Amino acid sequence: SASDKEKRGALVVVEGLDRAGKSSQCELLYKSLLGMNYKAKYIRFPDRSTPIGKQIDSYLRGQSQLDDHSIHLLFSANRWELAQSIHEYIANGTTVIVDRYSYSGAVYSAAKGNPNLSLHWAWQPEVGLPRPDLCLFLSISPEEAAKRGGYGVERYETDSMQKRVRELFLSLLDLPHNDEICVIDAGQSVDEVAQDILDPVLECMKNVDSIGPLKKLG
Ligand code: Z5A
Ligand code: MG
Repeated sequence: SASDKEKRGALVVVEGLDRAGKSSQCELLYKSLLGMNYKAKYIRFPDRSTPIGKQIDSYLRGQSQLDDHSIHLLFSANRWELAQSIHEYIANGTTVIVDRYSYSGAVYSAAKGNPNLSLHWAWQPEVGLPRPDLCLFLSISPEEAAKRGGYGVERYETDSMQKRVRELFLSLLDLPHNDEICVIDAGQSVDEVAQDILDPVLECMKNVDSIGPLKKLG
């Protein structure tokens, strides 16, 4: 119908700790939506393909050193360089699935323990970015995550960093500006998690018109 054609897409963010299964679930969700004949797009942050993304990739691999504030702002800039295209996809009715977003951005930088880089400071460059209609937080215990294989070689993959990241993520879930967050038990099987994710996503896509135009992070 004409009203179906005019419906905007939904902005769905998938967040969570390392090895919670974000990328696996984004891929499955993307395929499910296409299989149901919805228009969908899957993007991930960091997007390592852009010039800024290449600097981030080099930093994460330990091939370059950067000031904590400087790398933080590059992660944020990497989101800002895709903000316009997110708006365009949403406007043409495409649901955009985003693998990590501003929440990871604020939490990982603040977890470094740099006294000049608080969670509050870290959030500020995110203000004004497209605000998710739904943020799925894949919650997993450190024990379950550990069963999924050892850490890789990237910079933040240490026990102490992961512990602080976990605490900061949990504190973010309580913030009033994050009422779009839906917590998912990511310790279940891949299929069970996928099923728990699909229902709230379809519900969100159905209701975007009542939400109104895409909002901004505040
Ligand atoms: N970072 C930042 O500092 N600032 C920012 O603004 C952003 C990111 C956006 C790289 O991110 C780093 O950048 C990251 C945060 C920081 N630092 N760390 N640490 P990334 O997104 O590129 O990270 P990644 O390499 O994709 O890993 P990940 O996100 O930690 O993994 P995941 O996507 O959540 O999980 P997965 O790849 O889907 O699955 C992991 C493994 O578990 C894999 O072997 C799966 O087969 C298995 N798996 C998945 N689901 C299950 C279930 N349900 N049961 C059993 N096994 C499972
Ligand atoms: Mg991933």
